[in-house]
Amino acid sequence: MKVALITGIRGQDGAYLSKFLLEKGYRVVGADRRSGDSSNWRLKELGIENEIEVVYMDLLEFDNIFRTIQKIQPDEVYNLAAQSFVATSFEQPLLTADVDALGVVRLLEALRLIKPDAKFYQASTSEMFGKVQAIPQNEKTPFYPRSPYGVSKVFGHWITVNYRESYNMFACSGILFNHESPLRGLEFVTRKITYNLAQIKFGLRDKIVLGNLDAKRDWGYAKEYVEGMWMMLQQKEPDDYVLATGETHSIKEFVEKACYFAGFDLEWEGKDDNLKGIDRRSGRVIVETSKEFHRPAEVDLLIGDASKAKRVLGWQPKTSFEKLVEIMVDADLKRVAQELNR
Ligand code: NAP
Ligand code: G4F
Repeated sequence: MKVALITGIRGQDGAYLSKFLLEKGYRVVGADRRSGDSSNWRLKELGIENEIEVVYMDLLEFDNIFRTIQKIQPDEVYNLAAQSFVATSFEQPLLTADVDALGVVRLLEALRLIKPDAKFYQASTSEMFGKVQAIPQNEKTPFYPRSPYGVSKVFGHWITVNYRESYNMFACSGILFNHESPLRGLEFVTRKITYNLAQIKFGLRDKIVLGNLDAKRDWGYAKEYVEGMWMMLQQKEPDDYVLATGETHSIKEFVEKACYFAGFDLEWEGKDDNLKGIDRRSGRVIVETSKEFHRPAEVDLLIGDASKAKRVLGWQPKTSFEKLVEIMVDADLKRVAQELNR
């Protein structure tokens, strides 16, 4: 039985990857940093809460990581833990760098010393492309990060490459474009939209206030992306891969589609910071914009080219943008209805 150690077990990807690996017959050990909110809601929703062994490990503590690797002796390590919210990285740049940059080298160094033959996956990101230097972005596109998060992840990416080249370790960096699901955190724009629209639908909220609606993202379905992570570690040689859909949509388009699936008939009025989304049926303003949610530096456009992943791994996305929005809206309408019935 192969042993997989997953950091960030309680996050969106940690939950989907755990389920996927359990189905493949792995022993899954999940590393939890034991934060105040060690909520298991995602693992519970997937019905795997009791199938995972949890160990306490924080990427800020080298000794803690060292002892955990020594005890678990993992065959595969998936480093999904991160301060992953871009907006917070502007407020907490040092913490973000400590976890997202130095955390990666702490983990790699512990593996090099104790279990150098373990296969390692680093959760890199399209945020590294930032102010994009080419359209679409692939593994060869130069990085130009636009946030402390993006800058930290560039370090995490290159240190992964460096350990592979210096110590011959099987270390891969997956450059994943945005991937969403009903298990996405509420701070991210897609889930903020779908959950708040469901609340509006059930009369629990008047409107959603958002930031920049013009930014464009390449959004895929998280469940499919974790499969790509595993595929990278099953190859003969370690390498880096982009996972993306190759389609891009603005936040505004996401709002429009989500409103449609939630049963609103949206029309826009005004522009820029005075843009309002009105439900034609009720005449009510249900979407507003505010500078409060703007970032000091924005990533305007992301669109990925995953042809290498398709060619080498046989990986490709299956769920369309429209279907993804529908899945997320449906899940939140059900959740809010259940919350009301409790
Ligand atoms: P997520 O839901 O925010 O999960 C991140 C996890 O990291 C959380 O469980 C969090 O723990 C944990 N964590 C934070 N600080 C830690 C620390 N100091 N030590 C140990 N664990 C810590 O993120 P996700 O969407 O699943 O993403 C997984 C990874 O992929 C992240 O590294 C993210 O940066 C990267 N990524 C995500 C996307 C995307 O679109 N989702 C795209 C590209 C790359 P708590 O539960 O205690 O908060
Ligand atoms: O949903 P977001 O917060 O995701 P962002 O910044 O693209 O980062 C996510 O994807 C990355 C991959 O490219 C991951 F590495 C990262 O960990 C994370 O998972 O914001 C998306 C866009 C931004 O342009 C933001 O300015 O939506 C815009 N936006 C507009 N209004 C908003 C809001 N974002 C949030 N979170 N909240 C708003 O009210």
